[in-house]
Amino acid sequence: MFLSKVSLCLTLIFVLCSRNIEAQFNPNYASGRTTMVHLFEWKWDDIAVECENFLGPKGFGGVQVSPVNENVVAASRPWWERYQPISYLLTTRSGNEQQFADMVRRCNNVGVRIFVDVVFNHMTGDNVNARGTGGSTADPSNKSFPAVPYSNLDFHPTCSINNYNDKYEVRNCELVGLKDLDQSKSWVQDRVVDFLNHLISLGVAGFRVDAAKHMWPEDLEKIYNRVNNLSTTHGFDTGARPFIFQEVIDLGGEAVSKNEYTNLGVVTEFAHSNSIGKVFRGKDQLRWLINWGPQWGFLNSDRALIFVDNHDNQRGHGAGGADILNYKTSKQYKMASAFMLAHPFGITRVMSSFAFDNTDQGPPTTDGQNIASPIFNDDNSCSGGWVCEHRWRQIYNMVGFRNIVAGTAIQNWWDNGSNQIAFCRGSKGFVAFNGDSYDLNTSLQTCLPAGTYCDIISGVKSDSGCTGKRVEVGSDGRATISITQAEEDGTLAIHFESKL
Ligand code: QV4
Ligand code: CA
Repeated sequence: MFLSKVSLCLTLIFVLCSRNIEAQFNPNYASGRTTMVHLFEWKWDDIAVECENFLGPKGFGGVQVSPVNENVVAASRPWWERYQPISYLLTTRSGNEQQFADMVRRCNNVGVRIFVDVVFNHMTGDNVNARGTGGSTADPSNKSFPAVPYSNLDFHPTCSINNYNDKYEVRNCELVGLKDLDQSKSWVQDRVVDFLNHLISLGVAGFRVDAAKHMWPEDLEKIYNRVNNLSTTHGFDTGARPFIFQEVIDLGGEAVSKNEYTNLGVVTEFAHSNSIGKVFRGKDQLRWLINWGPQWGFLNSDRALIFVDNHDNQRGHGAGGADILNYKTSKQYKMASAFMLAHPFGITRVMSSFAFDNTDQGPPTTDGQNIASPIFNDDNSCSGGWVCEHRWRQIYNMVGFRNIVAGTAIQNWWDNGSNQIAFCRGSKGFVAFNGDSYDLNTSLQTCLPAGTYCDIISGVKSDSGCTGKRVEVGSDGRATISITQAEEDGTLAIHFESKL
C-alpha cells in the first residue's frame, strides 16, 4: 500500500516534470505553420505591419527578433552593440516596451509567434562612460550595472576564452571581453527569470538563448524550469511552455557538445548550415542529399533548429567560414533554402538581412542613429538597404510548400548520379533541383494527380493562370521536368494547391 503510494507519487512527479520539459521543444505555431523568419534588426512597428501584411498571409509561423533589452550605444552603431546588454529595460533601436507589446499582440492576432533573442551569458565589454539605448549608465570595468542591478559579485572573475578544449574556460571566462555573468548565483537567476517572465507576460512564444554554449547546462535548467507557462490571455493553451532554442555552435572538435543541451530545448544546428553551403557551392554532390539528416552528423529532427545562414556566419562571425551561403550568392542561396524547406528534416528558420559591405556595419538608418524602415517594391521585394530574403518569391513560396506537405515523407527519390535530384513529399508536392552545368530535361514521377501545375519557383498561380513555368502531369503521375542552365533558378516545385 505504502509502496504503491510512493510509486504513484514518483510517477506523478515524473509525468509532471517530463511534460514540463517536453513542451520546451514545441514552437507553439498556429496550426498549419512550420517556419520562422529572423527579421534581423527590424523595428517593432515594422514587424507588426509585416506580420499583418505579409507573414500572416504567406503562412510564416513566427519571427525571431533582435535582442529586446537595453544595450550599450557603441561608436558608429555596429549591429553587434545589441549583444552587449546594459539592463533588462525593453528599450532599443527597434523600439520601446509599448511598441514591443503592440507588435507581439498584433503578430499573435494573425497567427505569427514572436521569439526573442535573449542575451544573459554576459553584459557589455569595457566601455568608458557606458550609456545604454534606454539612457541607463554603467561602469563595465568595475562590473557595475546599476539599472539591473548587478555588481561585481554577480560575475565570474575576469579571464579570457582562448582554449575551446577547456569547458571551464568556455563557460567561466569572458567571450570577447564581455563581462561574464555567473548563472549559478540565485540573484542572477532571479533577474534572468524576471526578464523572461516579463516577456512571457507580453505574449512571446519562446526564446533564442544567445551563447548557451558559454553557460552551464545545469544553471540553464534551473532558469528554464522557473519560467512561467505561456500567457493564456495572449491565446496560448493552458500549460503551454516557451519554445527554447539554444545557440551552441558545435562543428566538432571542442570540449562543449551540442548534445549537452538537447534535453533542455532545441539547439541551433550549425553543421546543417555548413553542409548545405558546401553542397550548393558545388563542393559536394547533390545526390548525396539522399540521406540528409542525422546521418550527416546532425541532431535529431525534433531537436535541430536549422538555417542556411544566420546573422553571424553570413558575415564571417562565429564559425563556418567560406562555405556559408548568403544573399550575395543568390542562385545557390535560393536553391539551398528551397532544399531546406522542401526536406522534412528539422525546425526551419529563414534569414532576413540588411545589405552589408563590411562585417561591423549596422542596419540602414535615417541619420546614422535611428533605424530606417524597409521600402517595399511591387514584386514584394525590399529596398532601402534591406534585402528581405523572406520576400523573395522562391523563398516565401517554399515556406508555403513546407506547410502544405507537412506530415508527409520523402518518396520517389531520383538523381542523375551527380547534381540533378528530385523527390515527392507524399502525394502532396514535388521538387526538382539542377546543380549541374548542363540542362535537366527528363520525365519524372511527381506523385501528383493528373493536371496542369504552376511552378511556384519561377512564378505564382494567378487569376489568369500561372506567371511561371507550367508542368503537365499525366495520369501515371509522370511529367517532363525541365530546368535549364540559363534559367534564373535551379529549382522547380509544384504542389496540389498549385494545380491550375
Ligand atoms: C574586442 C576584441 C577582443 C577583446 C575585447 C576586449 O576583439 O579580443 O577581448 O575587445 O575589450 C564585439 C566586437 C569585438 C569586441 C567585443 C567586445 O566585434 O571585437 O572584442 O565586441 O567589445 C556579437 C559579435 C561580436 C561582438 C559581440 C558583442 O559577433 O563580434 O563583439 O556581439 O558586441 C562564438 C560563440 C557564440 C557567438 C559567436 C559570435 O560561441 O556564442 O562567437 N554568437 C553569439 C551571437 C553573436 C554575439 C554573441 C554571441 C555575443 O550570435 O552575434 O556576438 O553576445 O562562436
Ligand atoms: Ca559564461
